[in-house]
Amino acid sequence: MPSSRFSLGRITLSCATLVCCGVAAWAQTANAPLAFTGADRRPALSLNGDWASIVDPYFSGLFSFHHEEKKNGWFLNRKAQPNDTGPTEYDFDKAPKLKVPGDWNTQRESLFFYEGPVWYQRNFTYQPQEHSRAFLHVGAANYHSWWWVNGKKVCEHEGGFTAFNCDVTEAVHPGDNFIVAAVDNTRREDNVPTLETDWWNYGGITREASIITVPNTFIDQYDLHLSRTQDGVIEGWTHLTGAGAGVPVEVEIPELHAKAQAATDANGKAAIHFTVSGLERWSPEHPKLYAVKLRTGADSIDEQMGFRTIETRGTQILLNGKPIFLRGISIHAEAPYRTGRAWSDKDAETLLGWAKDLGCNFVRLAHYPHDETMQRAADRMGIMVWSENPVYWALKFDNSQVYDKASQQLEEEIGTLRNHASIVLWSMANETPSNPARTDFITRLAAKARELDGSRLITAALLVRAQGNTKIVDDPLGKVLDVIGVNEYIGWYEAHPETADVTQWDIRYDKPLIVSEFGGDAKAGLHGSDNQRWTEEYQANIYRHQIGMLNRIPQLRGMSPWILMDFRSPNRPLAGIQDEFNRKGLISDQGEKKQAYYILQKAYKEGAVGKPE
Ligand code: GCB
Repeated sequence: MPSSRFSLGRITLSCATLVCCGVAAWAQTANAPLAFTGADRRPALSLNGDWASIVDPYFSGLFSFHHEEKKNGWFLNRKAQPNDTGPTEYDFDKAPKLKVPGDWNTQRESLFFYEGPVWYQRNFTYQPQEHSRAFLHVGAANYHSWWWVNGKKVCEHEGGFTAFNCDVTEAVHPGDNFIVAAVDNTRREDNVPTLETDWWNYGGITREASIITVPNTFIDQYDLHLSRTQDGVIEGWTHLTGAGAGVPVEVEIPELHAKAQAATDANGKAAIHFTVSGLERWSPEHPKLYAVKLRTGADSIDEQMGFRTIETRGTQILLNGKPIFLRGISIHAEAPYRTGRAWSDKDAETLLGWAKDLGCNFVRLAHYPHDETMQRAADRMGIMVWSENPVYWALKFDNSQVYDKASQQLEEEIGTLRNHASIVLWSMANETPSNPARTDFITRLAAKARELDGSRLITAALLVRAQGNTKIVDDPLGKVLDVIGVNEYIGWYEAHPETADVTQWDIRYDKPLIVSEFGGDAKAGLHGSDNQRWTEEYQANIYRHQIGMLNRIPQLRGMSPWILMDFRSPNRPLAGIQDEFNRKGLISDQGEKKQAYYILQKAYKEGAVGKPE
């Protein structure tokens, strides 16, 4: 990917100028970042912990063409020398620290609202191994990041919520090494997501970082799932980097005494197809995971995987061939109790533990792919997942570069997370305006998702039209989805909670419907009457009337009200109530359960909402 900064151009320079000034080093092409399945199962040298940080709002560490003395760029990590022709005006050794993983906004008060570039640097000791390759693995860095190892550019990545891996084999050496990153969370119109969202634009290396070592020929991606059509058959493929045709690959599930052997084709891909007997299928009631060993030559990965099928039949959603209702809740990657971007096992277990306690068998992980710790926890805890691409609100749908960015993030999302049984739905988008450019954009994305993974269902959260008291679901995008998601806010952005009692639904598709959002704000501990906004009572009243209405939609197959926990958003400044939090949570950011929590819990636990057929 070219640097958008450079192409946006502060200054126009020819290649010759760049080279003679010595600044070409920042623009060096590096290998494209790659998506790996199971990167978190690889032996790794952790790069978590303290990194030196320099806040650089003018990005002068990268783009100073004017001052000769800055020409080398901060990625070289130079030390000031007495005979320097000009002063070196940065020093990572003296710079304050930021923790990785972690957003910078909640680590340093002065960075709370900051949007722009920040430099990161740390040292590490590494011993390269023979016949091996080394990759920098980054769980996520929001939004645009550039990476150098020992002054050599190793990659550049766009997208704030997907994991990527950069080949650093040629850049690392035995012993002491250093790594420098520039991370820029500036919002731009032609980014995905675009300028406006309803969540905090947390910047930084927000998820774990490490150096992983793999053999020269290694398994970079795999897809193993239960066949929908052949009983007891596990099918899929593994892909090897560095392999031509005829390289043997083995997949083994020791507990089932089952083993598949295959060989790669000319593209390094090996088709897997084997029959297992006695398989216990993964489900919310029985989230059985098997140890799965993938092997080829010197490489092996030890996985924990569940096996299940997910499909639709008419207006039903079938899990393992049986109709199911998705009792869900939406979740943002906001860290419980401490706020900031969630990333840890503990964050995942707290959030999903609340969802379980609520009676959920399903969560919508909005509005971007969450950290893989969430999917691993959902696999273990038996919670089905809706995973979402950050195509949110009004992107520049007529811009082909924006499409490429969305498509790249979708490829990274599926490439990284396709090994999780918990994920049943890939969501293409949230609340996009209905127009031909948008429909074409998301239709192409949906086709891409199906090509990458034909074993799951495709959805999107759509807007609905209103005619009097009737809600009409006829967005043309519905044609390309397996499951229709719709968001509506009766009782909050429109009308009164009681309006739900007289609302009719006219759904123009014979497909399963999930109401992917409804809700209203309440400040935990604020009490009043049922019709007093911002109180817990008002929010609870919305839930009571919504549940009544939803039960009258014959093809309703799931719901994920908005939202499990309050989350930070700069769109929500109402002092004393919101204080920069969206307060639609059923639980406050400090873990206080609001009345509506118990309304939904009762409905879910008593089976008072939703029938699978
Ligand atoms: C929506 C959006 C969600 C917002 C929510 C709200 O429709 O999909 O991202 O946070 O409404 O609270 O307004």
